[in-house]
Amino acid sequence: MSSLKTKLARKIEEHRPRTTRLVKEFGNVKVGDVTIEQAIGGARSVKCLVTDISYLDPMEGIRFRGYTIPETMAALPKPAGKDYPYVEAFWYLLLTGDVPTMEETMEIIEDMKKRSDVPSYVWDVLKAMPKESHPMAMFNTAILVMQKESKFAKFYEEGFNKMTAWDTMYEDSMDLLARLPEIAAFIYRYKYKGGDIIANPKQDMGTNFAKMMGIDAPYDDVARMYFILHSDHESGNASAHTTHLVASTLSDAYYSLSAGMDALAGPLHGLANQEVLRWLQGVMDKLDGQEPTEAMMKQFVEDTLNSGQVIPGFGHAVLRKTDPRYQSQREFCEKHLPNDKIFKYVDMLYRVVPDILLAHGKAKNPWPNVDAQSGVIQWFYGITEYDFYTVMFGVGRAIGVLANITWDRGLGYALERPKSLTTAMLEDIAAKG
Ligand code: HAX
Repeated sequence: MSSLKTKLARKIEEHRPRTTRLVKEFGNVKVGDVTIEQAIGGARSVKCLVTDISYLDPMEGIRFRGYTIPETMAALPKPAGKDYPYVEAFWYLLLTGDVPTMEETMEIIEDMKKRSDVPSYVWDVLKAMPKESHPMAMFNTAILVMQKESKFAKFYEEGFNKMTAWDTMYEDSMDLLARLPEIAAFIYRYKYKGGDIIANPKQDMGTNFAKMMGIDAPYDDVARMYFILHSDHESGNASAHTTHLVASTLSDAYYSLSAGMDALAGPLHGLANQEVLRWLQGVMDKLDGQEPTEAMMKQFVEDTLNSGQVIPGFGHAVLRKTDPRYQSQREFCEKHLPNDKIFKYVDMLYRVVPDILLAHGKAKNPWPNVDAQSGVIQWFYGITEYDFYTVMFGVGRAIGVLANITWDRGLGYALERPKSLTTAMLEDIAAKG
């Protein structure tokens, strides 16, 4: 057994009594109340999910296993001469809560190399899809079609045991993570570049992805940063929650992840990063080559809001300040692309949008989120096909949600089944005050 899996087994064993005790001894203790607004309004902030992988504080932003983004980037082992850590080391951190040594990181990279061959039928299925299919539809299909490889599904068929069920969930997660970068790169090169697929070089995830995309350094570091930043945002966001919900039916990691990726494909969620670039391109088309002034940008923002649309890349369901994932990418832009035209436009949006959203008085958080900045970096390195951005988000998000569902199995989390009420029942509750 790998040292990661051995440690994970120990951590799960150590953790189980805490969960069991909470349910047995304190099962009736109230965590919170639910208002009518929350019941109708997308269960916003209802406290009914449990995860130890990451926690999102409204003011501070995300912490992965207790580490802020800068702390995470500083603590984990990095390839020589690179600014961002190995994604494989981050996976170890999410699963165990511990920072791996370089040796432990190398062991995961070797393990993933052995698992990284994508079954050839995946390419056949993707090639059979209409070329104009959205790349997220292709990505989700590729994940789903591999379901027959599931070790968890086989384990279930052969005699399920709740205590050891996490083992095959972990195995499926490792297999998936090893293959997703090649699937994403294939979709990109097949859909937009005429099928010239570059062989998987079988190094670390960041290097592999950059090479398969055909983009030189520092794009390997961009990939590392991008996958880590997009990995996890606690359990309530739509992609994480969907993955968890589907996994709670004892579906395997392939079904669960594919469903989670369907949620990520929504414009209010992961697709927002494509929408930011699409919106900006619309602005640039209207300007026909002229540089926008702040006054012009304000007008475009007002026009968008007045036509009933949202400003993509701004606002958040939980955060109440600028997303540290935005800040982190902004720092990268300041270092590597300070004079880029689109970076300047995005920076101008940062100056004008919050005041306008505040003046309109609806958005609870007028500040930018992760999606406001990520497309700029991809565009700079030549990925101008912005409908592909959510696929890269998906590769990153897989790391977080797969760590979560492995732990879900480890702790034996129950089938998710909240209760519905009718509108009349709510009216009745409202009347009684
Ligand atoms: N532009 C215009 N209006 C906005 C807005 C924005 N960026 N953000 C929020 N609002 C509006 C909402 O549409 C809502 O209006 P209605 O009352 O008319 O429905 C009102 O302000 C209150 O919304 P909220 O409570 O502040 O925000 P929600 O929790 O309902 O929604 C969203 C959070 C992220 C979906 C929202 O801010 C939004 O639509 N933003 C733009 C899309 C976006 O950037 N999505 C990516 C979010 C990050 C993420 O998950 N990435 O994957």
